[in-house]
Amino acid sequence: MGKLVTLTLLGVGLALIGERLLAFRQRFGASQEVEPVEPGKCHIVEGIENGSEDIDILPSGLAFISSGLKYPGMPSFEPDEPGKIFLMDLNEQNPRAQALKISDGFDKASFNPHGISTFIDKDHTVYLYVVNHPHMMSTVEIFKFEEQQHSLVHLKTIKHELLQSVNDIVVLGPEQFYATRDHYFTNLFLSLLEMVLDLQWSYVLFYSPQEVKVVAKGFSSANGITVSLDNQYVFVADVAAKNIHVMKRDDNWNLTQQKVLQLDALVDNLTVDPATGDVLAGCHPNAMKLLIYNPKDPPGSKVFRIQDILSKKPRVSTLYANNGSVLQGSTVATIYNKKLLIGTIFHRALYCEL
Ligand SMILES: [Ca+2]
Ligand SMILES: [Ca+2]
Repeated sequence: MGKLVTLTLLGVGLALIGERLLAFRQRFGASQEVEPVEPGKCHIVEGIENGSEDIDILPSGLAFISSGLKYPGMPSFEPDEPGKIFLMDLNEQNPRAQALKISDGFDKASFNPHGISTFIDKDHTVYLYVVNHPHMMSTVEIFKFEEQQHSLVHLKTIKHELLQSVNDIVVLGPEQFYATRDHYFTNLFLSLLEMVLDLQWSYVLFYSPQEVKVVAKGFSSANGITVSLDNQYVFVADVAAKNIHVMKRDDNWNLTQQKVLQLDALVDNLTVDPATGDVLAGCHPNAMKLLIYNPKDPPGSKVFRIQDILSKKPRVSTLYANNGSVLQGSTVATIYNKKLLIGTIFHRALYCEL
C-alpha cells in the first residue's frame, strides 16, 4: 500500500512538473518563427559589440545606451569586459556611439549596467540612474551627466533589501523611482525553478529616501518599466507572461492596475515615443533560443508599437522583426524624430530612419 501511494505521488509529481515544463516551453516561444519586417533604411551601429540592453533618450536627442550586461543564465561573449554607457546624438546626420567616461572613485571593473532611466532636475541638471549588478548583486547608481566633458560623475549608490534582482527603473523625482524585480530568488537554480513553476512572486517597488514599498505584485517576471508622457500611468512588461500591465499612479505612489495587454512575444524593455505617446516594446520572439544560444540558429528580434494604449482598443503593430540574421535578442526600441534605435541583450544595436 505504502509503495502504491509513493508511486502515485511520484507519478502525480512528475506529471505536474511535465505539465509545467510544457507550459514553460510554450510561454518561452520554443516554436516561434519570425517573419521579417523592416521599417526603413537600417544599419548596425558601429562600436557597440557587447549589447545595448536599455536605451533612454533625452528631449534634446541624446541617447544613453547601457552595454555589457552579464545576466545569470544568459550567455556572455565578453565575461571579463566591464560594462559601459554609450552616448549617441540622434541629431547628427550619421550618429556614432561613443562610450562615456566615468569619474574616478567608482568601481568601473565590476560595472554591470542593466536598465537605465534619465531624470532632468528643475535646474536642468541631467542625471542618469543605472541598475547595476556588481558581483551579481543589485544596486542603483546615480550619475550626473556632463555633456561638455562627455562624462558621467558618480554621485551615489543605492542599496536596499527590497532592491534585489532589479531589472529596470523609471525615475520620476530626485531619488524617487519605480523599479522592477524580475525574480524573487537571487540563486540561479531557485530562480529557474521559480520560472518553470511560474510562482508569480515578482513585483514592482517604489523607492524614495523616506519610503520603500511594493506597489504591484503577482508578476511572472516584471521587466521593463516606463511612464506615460503625462506621468500618470506606469507601464510594466511581464516578460514571461508576454504582456504589458497598464497601471494608474496615485498621489502616494501606489499603482492600480487598469488593464493587461497580451502580446505574442516576451516583452522586455518599454519606451514611449515622445511625439505620439505610443508605447514601443522590445521583445523576444523565442526565449529558448536566447537561453540556449546557437550561432547557427540565433534568437530573433521583434519590436511592437502600441498606439492608443489607454483607449478601449489599443492598436498593436510590428515595427521591426528579424529572425536573427541581422539583429539578435532585441530588448528595447526608442524613437526620436523619425529615427529608431533598437538595442539587444548581448549583441549590437540597430539604427533605422523611418
Ligand atoms: Ca528603462
Ligand atoms: Ca530588461
